[in-house]
Amino acid sequence: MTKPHTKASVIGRYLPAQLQPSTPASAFAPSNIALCKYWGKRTTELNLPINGSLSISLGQLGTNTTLKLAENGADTLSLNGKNLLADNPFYQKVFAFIDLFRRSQNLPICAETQNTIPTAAGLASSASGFAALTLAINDFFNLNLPLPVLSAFARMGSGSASRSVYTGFVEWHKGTQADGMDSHATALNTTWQDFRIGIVQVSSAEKKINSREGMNRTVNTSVLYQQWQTQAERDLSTIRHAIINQDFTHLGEAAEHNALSMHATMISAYPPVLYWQPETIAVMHTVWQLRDKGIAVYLTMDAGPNVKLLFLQQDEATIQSAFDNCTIIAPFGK
Ligand code: 2P0
Repeated sequence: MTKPHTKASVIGRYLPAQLQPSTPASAFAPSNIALCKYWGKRTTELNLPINGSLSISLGQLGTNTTLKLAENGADTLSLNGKNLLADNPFYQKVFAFIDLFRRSQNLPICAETQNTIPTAAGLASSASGFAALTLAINDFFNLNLPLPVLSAFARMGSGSASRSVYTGFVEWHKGTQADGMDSHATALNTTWQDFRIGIVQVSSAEKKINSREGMNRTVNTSVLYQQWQTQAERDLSTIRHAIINQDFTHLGEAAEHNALSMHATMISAYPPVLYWQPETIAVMHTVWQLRDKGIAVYLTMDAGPNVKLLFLQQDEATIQSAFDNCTIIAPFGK
């Protein structure tokens, strides 16, 4: 029997025997919001998804990461200017990922990571973090690997990070290979200048069930999940076509339906996974009231209580006045 693929075995095939670290390397990766969601894994070790997904990257909002050789011989990590201790879970995740590359080589690293996402927006995600780290590793160790390979590596840190390697609209292809190297993202290479995202913050409290746990529980216990793959594949195709045709209505309808269907699978898991707060539902009703009045605004939600709005530049003022707590993002610049 062949051995199952591990992150280390897959990544190891792309590395030289001895890494040659260069001068400090820095990389930026944007955060992203999925319009067709990644929800469920067929292989947990490699974060291989059950369905393909499609996102919009958030322009300048994301993570900057710098790597350099540590002068005093010990690994260090700072997050937004604050040094983290070795028992911090984020520290452990970052160095477990770096270890996949440096293996047994003695290369102590000083890693600095800075989020450009306003903390208040509740958007700080592992997606931009692992994507920036992967891009910085590629530069720091002079790996010169192409973006699809780096996207597949970032996916092993966190699934949604595969999409944050690119800007604009991005599709993560689920792939079929056992080693997962065809499960990576590509950019759609299309811009949509008027496209806007609104983040309506409902709560900044840490969620009780993280997305990884919520996803696994849903796959294992929700009967509604059996329908998810079929719907996600259909939504993915609708959304991709709507973007190519700049058909905002079809895009908004499919993205909203996709998000609510994902939440339906979570709610029907057991124990249930319900991220919504009463304010979340109030925001949803306001969105639908605006739509009844002819405003083309749609909603999407991830593994948390905040609501993300999809609309066009022409409705910016209306959206801002309807939601006082709304951060508006122009993913392609103003
Ligand atoms: C997404 N989410 O497509 C979906 C929608 C949450 C809801 O990707 O376990 O942090 O690290 O692969 O990438 C969040 O999941 O999960 C996510 P892991 P990840 O944006």
